[in-house]
Amino acid sequence: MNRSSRREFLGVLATGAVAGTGLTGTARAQETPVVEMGNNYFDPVGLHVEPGTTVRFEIAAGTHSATAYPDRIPDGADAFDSGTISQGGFEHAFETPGTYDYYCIPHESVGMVGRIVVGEPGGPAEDSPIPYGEVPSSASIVDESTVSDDSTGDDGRHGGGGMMGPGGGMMNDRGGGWVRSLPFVGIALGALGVVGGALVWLLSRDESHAEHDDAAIATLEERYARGEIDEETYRQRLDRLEDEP
Ligand SMILES: [Cu+2]
Repeated sequence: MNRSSRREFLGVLATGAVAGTGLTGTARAQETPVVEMGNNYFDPVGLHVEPGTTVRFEIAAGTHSATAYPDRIPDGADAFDSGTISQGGFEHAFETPGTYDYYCIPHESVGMVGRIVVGEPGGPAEDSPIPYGEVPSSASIVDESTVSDDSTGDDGRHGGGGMMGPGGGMMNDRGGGWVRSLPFVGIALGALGVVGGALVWLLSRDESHAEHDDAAIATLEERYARGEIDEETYRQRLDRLEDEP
């Protein structure tokens, strides 16, 4: 291990220590807060950071983007855009103080939006409501540091978790009972079918077995009558046929 790689190694250790202690401390500026992108929600939907903080947007499920509204960020701030991604994440350093509203390109119309307040709230985002969905007030974001969205949490998260794809939430809410019970009805019918089929098979098996034996005995008797086999052979084979279960 040479000097520079040792320094890197120590650096990694230090970063880990800072991240570890940061979880319980209040020195948040050096951390990288994570906003999860799930099925039609950002979590937390409201986040307060100090200027200079890097925020990581990370895919929890689905395909999303974290895209700033160019006209809802502070004057002179960078309009970030992760592009549409389905795995991994995207990081952006928030330098300019103020209020940042952002959205998910595929899911803006179903209210997948979020707000980040850097330092003090301010800028055009404070002047008008967000075009789709809802974001917490900047005051409550500053107050609580992170605000999770309970209203979309219940719809979006449970629906997304229960069934895959769009419309899953509706299936869960409206037809979930039927959808869930159908497999059981199917299993019950299937079981009946199996039992019934087994009975039919057993009966027909016995029947064909008996028919087969009768025919064999008849053939044996004919052969004995014609003198093709002697009495000893006839009796042996007859015994074998009649002894068979
Ligand atoms: Cu999305």
